Amino acid sequence: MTDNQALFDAICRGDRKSVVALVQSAVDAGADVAVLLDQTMIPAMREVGARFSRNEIYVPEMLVAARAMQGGIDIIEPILAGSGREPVAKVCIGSVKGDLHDIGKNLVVMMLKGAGFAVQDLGVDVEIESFDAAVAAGAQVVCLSALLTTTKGEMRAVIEHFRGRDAVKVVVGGAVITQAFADEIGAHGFGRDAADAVRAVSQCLGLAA
Ligand code: B1M
Repeated sequence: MTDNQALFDAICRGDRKSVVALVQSAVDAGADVAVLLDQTMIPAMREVGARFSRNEIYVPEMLVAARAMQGGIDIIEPILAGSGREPVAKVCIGSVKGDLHDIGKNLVVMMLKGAGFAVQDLGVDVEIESFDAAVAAGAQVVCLSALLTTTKGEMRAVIEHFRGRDAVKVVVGGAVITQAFADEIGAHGFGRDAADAVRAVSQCLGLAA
């Protein structure tokens, strides 16, 4: 159940223009953007996934829904992100090789920035070499996102790559990732959702979450 059925429906039908207008008017009316995300926008994307699973919609509809969702996120991001503080630590993040999903990853970026981390967003379909370059440039934590059963194994390859480099921590998350899988592949942390990713990153650096 959502407080903002119009926004929920606009995301589901991929109506970016309405999503942008509805998020803006909610923000103007003083809505709590974290609640808007958790109770309306993320459930709407879940509903899109459920419709895809039931063959009611197909990839193009999922794509327009994702673009509409991103239009709303773009409005929320500057509100949630921190302002000009000294960074707590440097992290990099990407959706692993083969994975093009980026909405959840973008939310994690937003929450990490909001918590004061300097975040290098490497985008989607990220090769190990790009994570390596980010670490060489100072990233202390490598954050990995995966939404597909077929791409989660790529996380294991990234962790193997950094094995033995104790200063580099790897935190994983995404719809198909569980704590059990994170433990199995030797990740230093697992985040259930974007807020929990902040806790996991902070914890593996020994910072208070
Ligand atoms: Co895709 N897709 N998709 N898709 N898609 C899913 C993931 C799927 C579950 C849909 C379904 O079948 N019901 C299914 C995966 C099944 C599986 O493998 N288990 C699926 C499939 C099959 C596919 C394709 C293979 C379809 C095809 O081509 N036949 C294809 C693969 C493309 C590829 O990546 N190579 C594909 C393509 C696409 C689009 C491009 C059309 C589009 C993505 C657009 C984009 O992201 N820019 C898309 C979409 C939109 C979805 C669904 C509908 C929505 C994903 C989303 O944005 N969710 C999705 C269904 C679903 O998730 N229920 C689906 C909202 C987002 C906020 O949640 O990303 O889970 P999520 O992020 C959460 C947490 O997971 C967590 O925090 C976030 C906030 O709470 N989290 C982290 C994420 N990363 C984290 C990292 C952390 C910690 C937490 O630490 C570092």
